[in-house]
Amino acid sequence: MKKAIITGITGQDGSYLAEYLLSLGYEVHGVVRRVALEDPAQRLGRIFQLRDRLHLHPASLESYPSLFHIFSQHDFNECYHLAAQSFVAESFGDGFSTMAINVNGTHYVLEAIRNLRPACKFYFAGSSEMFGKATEIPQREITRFHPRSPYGISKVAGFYLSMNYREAYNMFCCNGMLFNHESPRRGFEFVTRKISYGAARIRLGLDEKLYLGNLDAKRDWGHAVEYVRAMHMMLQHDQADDYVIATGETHTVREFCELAFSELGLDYRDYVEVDPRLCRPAEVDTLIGDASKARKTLNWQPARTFHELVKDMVKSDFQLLGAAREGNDRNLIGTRG
Ligand code: NDP
Ligand code: GDR
Repeated sequence: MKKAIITGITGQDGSYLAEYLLSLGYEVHGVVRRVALEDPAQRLGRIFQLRDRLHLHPASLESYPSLFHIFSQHDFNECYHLAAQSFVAESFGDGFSTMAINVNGTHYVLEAIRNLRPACKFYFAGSSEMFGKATEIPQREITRFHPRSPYGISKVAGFYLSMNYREAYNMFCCNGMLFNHESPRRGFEFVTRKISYGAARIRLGLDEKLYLGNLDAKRDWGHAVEYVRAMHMMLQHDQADDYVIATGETHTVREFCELAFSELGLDYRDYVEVDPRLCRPAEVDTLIGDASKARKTLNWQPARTFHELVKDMVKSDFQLLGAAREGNDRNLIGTRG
């Protein structure tokens, strides 16, 4: 039985990856913050249904000893390093903690593996934000990096750390260069979930307006379920390498709004308002990825369409809020997305 460890197992991707690896017969371990174990119902929400089948270890990306301790106890075959301060907007607010968690945290995990388990394969959650103000359309593995936020910069640093451990110590380190991927488990602060949840609240009469920032930003949005499979495929290949994972289609935030509201029989123009305070100091205007290397080498390709993704998210939030209203769940119906 293979043993894998996932940092960031409580997040969107971590939860889907844990489910997927369990379905393949893996023994799945996860790094969680200590406070999460104290309040599992609230803080382990996405993996609550799996928790009896998982081995959870308290640790923080800010603490090398806490990570070292986990690797000293178990001989893992694969490590999926997904934990990060992942919200780009927040990285403008507190760039220092984003850098500390994302850069040092990645360095700590790599160093613990080098010292204790050098045969453990390593996956780094790199991002299309590394391309930022992209110099080539579509973006591929060799497109020059031009990050536009402390978050993007931290991911470039993580990418090169992972590459350096591969080159210097011959470790099996892969970098996923994943474009945006969403799902009903997406965090509420990200724009797709903010829209699906916001539209559902408006439809149910819980809110009157939805305030957004730049509606013209374009993203290559895929479904998270399909993207976590790509992470696993990278570590099964006979050579460690770096891969763009994307759909090859791009859509504006406005198009996402249009589709999401129309799923609920509404016209977004009656409800969505732009709040300039939600615009970023430096924006990434357009991203679109070319995943042909992953298609050829790993046989990975996405199946779900943009429309299916929007539908899935809106339906899920409409049901969630409908059920919360029936059960008079003040926590949920009182929360703004
Ligand atoms: P989420 O924000 O949903 O999850 C982030 C995870 O990191 C959570 O489990 C969180 O734990 C954990 N974490 C954050 N800070 C710390 C810390 N100091 N110590 C320990 N754990 C910490 O992200 P996603 O699942 O969407 O993304 C997974 C990874 O992929 C991230 O690295 C992200 O930057 C990257 N990425 C994501 C893309 C996307 O579109 N989703 C695209 C490209 C890259 P807690 O629950 O306790 O907060
Ligand atoms: P992104 O995702 O920054 O691409 O990072 P996000 O959903 O936050 O923003 C996408 C685009 O939408 C615009 N936007 C808004 N964004 C948010 N969050 N809230 C708003 O109200 C709003 N209005 C407009 C943004 O300006 C932006 O252009 C995500 C994260 O998952 C990263 O961790 C990951 O690396 C990248 O995707 C790929």
